[in-house]
Amino acid sequence: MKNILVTGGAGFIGSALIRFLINNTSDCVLNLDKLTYAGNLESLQAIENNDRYSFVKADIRDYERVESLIHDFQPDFIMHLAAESHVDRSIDGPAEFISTNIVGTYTLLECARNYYQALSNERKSKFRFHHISTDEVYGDLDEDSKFREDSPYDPSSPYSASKASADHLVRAWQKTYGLPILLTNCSNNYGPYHFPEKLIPLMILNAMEGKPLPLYGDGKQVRDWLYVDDHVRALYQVVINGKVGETYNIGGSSEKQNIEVVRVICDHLNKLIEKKPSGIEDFNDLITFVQDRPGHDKRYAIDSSKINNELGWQPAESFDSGIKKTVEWYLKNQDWCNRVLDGSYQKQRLGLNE
Ligand code: NAD
Ligand code: TDX
Repeated sequence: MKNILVTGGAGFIGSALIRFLINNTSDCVLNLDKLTYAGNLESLQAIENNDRYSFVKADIRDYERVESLIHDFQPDFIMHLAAESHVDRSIDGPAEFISTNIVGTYTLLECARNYYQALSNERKSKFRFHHISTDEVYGDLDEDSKFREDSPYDPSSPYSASKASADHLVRAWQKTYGLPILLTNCSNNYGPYHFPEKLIPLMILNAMEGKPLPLYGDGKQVRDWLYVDDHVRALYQVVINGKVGETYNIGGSSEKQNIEVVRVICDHLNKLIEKKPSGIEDFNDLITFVQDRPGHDKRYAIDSSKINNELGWQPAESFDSGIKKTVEWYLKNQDWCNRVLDGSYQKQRLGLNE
């Protein structure tokens, strides 16, 4: 049984990770989350009353608070997911990305280092700081290659540059201070509880309301889609069995153009929704091409052979099965969507730097 501190546990991936840990292990979890617009405790309702789960509202940039929480909880692992995560928002306002993703990660690393240094040798040997990062740090790919763990960093957006900075800090804290770190870089996740500013949930919700489905540029950009529950299984494999200091890339082996993704969603909705919004016969007719995202990367794709060969992980979900489950989940959980959309974000276009 381990004590696992999860930062960002009220977000999309963090909440899936915590549901997995509580349901499939005997570990105790402390969820440290600031509850920004992207954090929703409702995503954790299924496990919130479990004795092995607790939540604290805190900011990773608050050194004293985080230090004292770590001291009280005595984690064996820190799994760091808290971040500003939306590329379009980083174009409109990079400051919060620099502050949370870089300074926040630095602050957490310092708290972890001080805590680690005071541990017994036995506990030191088991402690892990696992930083959850993105394939976007590697930048744009040409048509044939895939991102490997040794691909050079070449981020395009303020978001990906801030995550790249955080990755460098994490590696430096191992090289300089001996902090036992693990790093994972994954591709685009999708699945239940995904905040509706991101492509897949935005398209589902807009279509259900008969609103346009805005594809940036020509819609031919490629992402490698990873079902979120496959991702959290990979994270658990890495934190338990990963080799200290190593990086593991995690991908879904599901490369799709954005336009293909949206067409698959529309085809499912055509079958699942009997009463369509007035004037709509085929949801595909709602697809609209709009001004491209500044600095838009054309293609991402992950070579997952390292985690596959060394840790025996591979995705269980195909894109076809995962997207069907996801569309069905959004149709059944419209209350969750309405509640997370009750703030300032109303599905408007972001990221045009206007
Ligand atoms: P998300 O935006 O859904 O959730 C982020 C969570 O972090 C929220 O609960 C938010 O309240 C919390 N948070 C933000 N600032 C904080 C702060 N200063 N202190 C404490 N908590 C704070 O993000 P996600 O999609 O779940 O992504 C989780 C992590 O995985 C991020 O680090 C992201 O960069 C990385 N990642 C995501 C994807 C993806 O496709 N979603 C892919 C690759 C990597
Ligand atoms: O309305 C849209 N229209 C559109 O064409 C939106 C919101 C997006 N897009 C395009 C942009 C991307 O090519 O769809 C693709 C996916 O966009 P997002 O859902 O915004 O994700 P992306 O920018 O690829 O980043 C995501 O994956 C990597 C996460 O938000 C990051 O946190 C993660 O690191």
